[in-house]
Amino acid sequence: MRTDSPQTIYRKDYTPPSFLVDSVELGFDLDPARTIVASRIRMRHNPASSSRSIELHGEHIELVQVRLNGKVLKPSQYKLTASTLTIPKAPDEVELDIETILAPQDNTSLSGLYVSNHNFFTQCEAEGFRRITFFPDRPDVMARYTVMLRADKAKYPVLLSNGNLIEEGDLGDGRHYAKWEDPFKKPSYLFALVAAKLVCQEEHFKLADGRTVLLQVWVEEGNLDKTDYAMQSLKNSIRWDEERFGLELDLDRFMIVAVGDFNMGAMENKGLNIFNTKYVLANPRVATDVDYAGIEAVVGHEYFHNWTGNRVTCRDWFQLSLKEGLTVFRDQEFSADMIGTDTGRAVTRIDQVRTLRQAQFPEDAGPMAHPVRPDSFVEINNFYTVTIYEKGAEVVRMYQTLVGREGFRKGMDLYFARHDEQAVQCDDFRAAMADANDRDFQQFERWYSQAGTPVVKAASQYDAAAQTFTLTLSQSCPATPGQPQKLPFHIPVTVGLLGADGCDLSLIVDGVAAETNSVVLELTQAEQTFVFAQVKEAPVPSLLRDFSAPVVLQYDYSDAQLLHLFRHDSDPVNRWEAGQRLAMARLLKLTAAHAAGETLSLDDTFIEAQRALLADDTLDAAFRELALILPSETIIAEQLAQVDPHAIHAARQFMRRTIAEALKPELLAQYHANLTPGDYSPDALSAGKRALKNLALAYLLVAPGKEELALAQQQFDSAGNMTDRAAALVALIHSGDEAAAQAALADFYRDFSGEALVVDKWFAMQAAAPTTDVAAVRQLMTHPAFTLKNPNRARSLIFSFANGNPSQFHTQDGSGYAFWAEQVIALDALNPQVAARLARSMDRWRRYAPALQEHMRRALERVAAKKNLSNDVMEVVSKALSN
Ligand code: B3K
Ligand code: ZN
Repeated sequence: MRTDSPQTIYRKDYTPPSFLVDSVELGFDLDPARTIVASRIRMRHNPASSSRSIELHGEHIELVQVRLNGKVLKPSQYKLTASTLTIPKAPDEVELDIETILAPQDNTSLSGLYVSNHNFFTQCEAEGFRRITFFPDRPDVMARYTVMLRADKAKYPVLLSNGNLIEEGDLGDGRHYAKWEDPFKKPSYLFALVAAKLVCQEEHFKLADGRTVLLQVWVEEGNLDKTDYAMQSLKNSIRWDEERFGLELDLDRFMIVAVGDFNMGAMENKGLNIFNTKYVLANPRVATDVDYAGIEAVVGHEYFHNWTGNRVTCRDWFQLSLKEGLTVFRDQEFSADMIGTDTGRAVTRIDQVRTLRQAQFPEDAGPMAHPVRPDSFVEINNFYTVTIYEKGAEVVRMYQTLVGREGFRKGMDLYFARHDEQAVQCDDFRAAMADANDRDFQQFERWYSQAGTPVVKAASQYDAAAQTFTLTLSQSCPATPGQPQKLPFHIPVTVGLLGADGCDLSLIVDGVAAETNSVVLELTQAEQTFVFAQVKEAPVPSLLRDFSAPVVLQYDYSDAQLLHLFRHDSDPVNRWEAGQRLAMARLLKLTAAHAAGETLSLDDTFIEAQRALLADDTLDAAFRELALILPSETIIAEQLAQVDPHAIHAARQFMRRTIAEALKPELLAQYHANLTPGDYSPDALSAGKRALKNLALAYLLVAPGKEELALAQQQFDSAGNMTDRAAALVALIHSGDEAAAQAALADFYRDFSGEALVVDKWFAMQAAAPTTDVAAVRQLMTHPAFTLKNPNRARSLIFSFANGNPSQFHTQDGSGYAFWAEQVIALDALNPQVAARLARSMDRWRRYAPALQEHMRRALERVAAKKNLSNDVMEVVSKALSN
């Protein structure tokens, strides 16, 4: 797969493009085995560049001919390598005509132009356009595109590209054509085409400014009954962006197309978003509440990119978080606003915190740690990470915390006023936020340049005589690859104080009275002290409310203080957090006790707190469900200097079993109290009830008797929606009753074998069950429905096992790691992007017990030694192995 030897690219080496492109005309003669692409590019020399040579990128394509201003170039007039085409000493104005040939049916990397289920699709971000034609394939080259598509009419009745359809017709020979024009300048990564046999749900929709636009959701024929929610989410997204940010749809037509073979979630191509079917298709029979929420978020995300990403794009790929962090923040706010209630908002926030701790904090502490704006990379596709996306969104959120919602809107307005139709940098966004609000965000830049999760330590002192509460905050940040030392960050720490009655105390900080019961302290130095005045009693501090910064907060809370917060904190995020702290302290003790061979026990205090919360009907079901979930095995592992996955698993299982036994009557009561009879609706209230009810079911099935098994079986048999059916199946799989589990799995497969996304669930549930060992995974790979070629399917089985089944993946004999190495190598030959994701499963290998480490190192070395490894996988494994 590798074309040249791997090369590190540095942000500091950025140079402006030597030529700018005004217009691009593309002609496609589509054929799976031999597609011919004719491209006409009008270019002019960029005065900002000292170079006179035209630098084009091109990979895995055959060059037929290149003409410059009408004259065919001889091979001596240009330089062609495996990845570039250079024309030296070009005149000021250039018209290039380039013809290339490609074989989409052989393109298993799913980057560039490829075939999925006999249809054509493209994926060009980050560098897929160069697999279609030779072009300056970099985001700071923005041009206007006209696209002519020609294909067999019977096989590919639908021909789509970006922008507006300006002409279509028959070619006479069984082929037809369609011509599309995109009125906006765009970088090549936003180009897209679809040539396929598809059908659509469509609707005319009125925008706030009175214009009517055409909205379409395109799917394969059998899936037309699964497009309603995507369409509804699209309309909600359009409205929301008008209302919250004053941003309107700038096209007459907006299309979403679903494809079954796709490397990630979806892609924001201008006017023609291409989606993984997972984020489009839903009806109650096949999709869970989580799937519905995912569709809303991803439809929103891609739509919001139309402004944050497309109208204003990135100067270079080091600026990726400029569009991704901002757009994730926007989709998070959208989802929260769609629920509309304060607890609903908090529930989405808690989910975000969980994702950060589960995936981003480990990344930031491992060999692939990188700043939100990286300084270097080998393969850009490896940098579509939780750091760029989720930590990037946290960085954007901190602006809003610091300047308020209105100030944030002013900053956004200024950003668009300054940079519409430009390719810019993270610094430009920061400058807009600072200038619009008259703030100094110089130090804030460190959130973009320094990797690692900062640690904030808090210490406090109450002076009863002076009625002061003194809070001292200090910060540090661990070393990360290439960054041994860090400078202090600008950290917003939102704080409240609870009195003995559980109510918030009013706040006067450093002489200033706060308007609300929370105050945003700005920690900018290594250590800072804040004095709260007129504090009439010793308070319990509620620190980092709403998770106001992506940091680890350390404070020496007593159990009594945590229980107080868990019962009373007016900030639901910190209320949840107090419960997590109580649980984590116990899980760590239990893990150590298990490793030392001691008998395990759990205190009543914790159980009683859980009992009270479970039965507290004044709280949303969704919140109670989250507060009852114990920290995951991965999150526990992150707290330990040396990881013993088996001890962690045993400790967590013990805790689950103890809670399940102690709270059995309450669990059963909540199960029945949270049934959702009647027609299925994915709204947050109903989804929250189902979540709590299904959590109760899962607990009841930890060590079930006959009645509990019957309850799960009954839910499985009679469920009217996939959320309940899948939850019952998972509960049966984890119940220890092998016969019941196997029978249910067989029924489930029989009922849903025609629904690819449900078959993915079927594989994933088995892969993540602690009863599934490597041999069982290998056995599942021989199932006729399994294929490594489809990324969703590979993820459902292989990734779910490697990342979601720690106690089986990390067996003492290292067989899990050997399996991992095999699969990384096999996947790499097909699809390097997906292979490199799997390669990341070994990131934290140095933290495991020595015997496991040894097996892991060998597995990593085995992959690294493979000939012709892609740059993608090579970068990941070599970073893991290096010191
Ligand atoms: N921008 C795309 C991701 C492209 C990934 C390329 N490896 C989807 C998104 O973030 O919306
Ligand atoms: Zn995105």
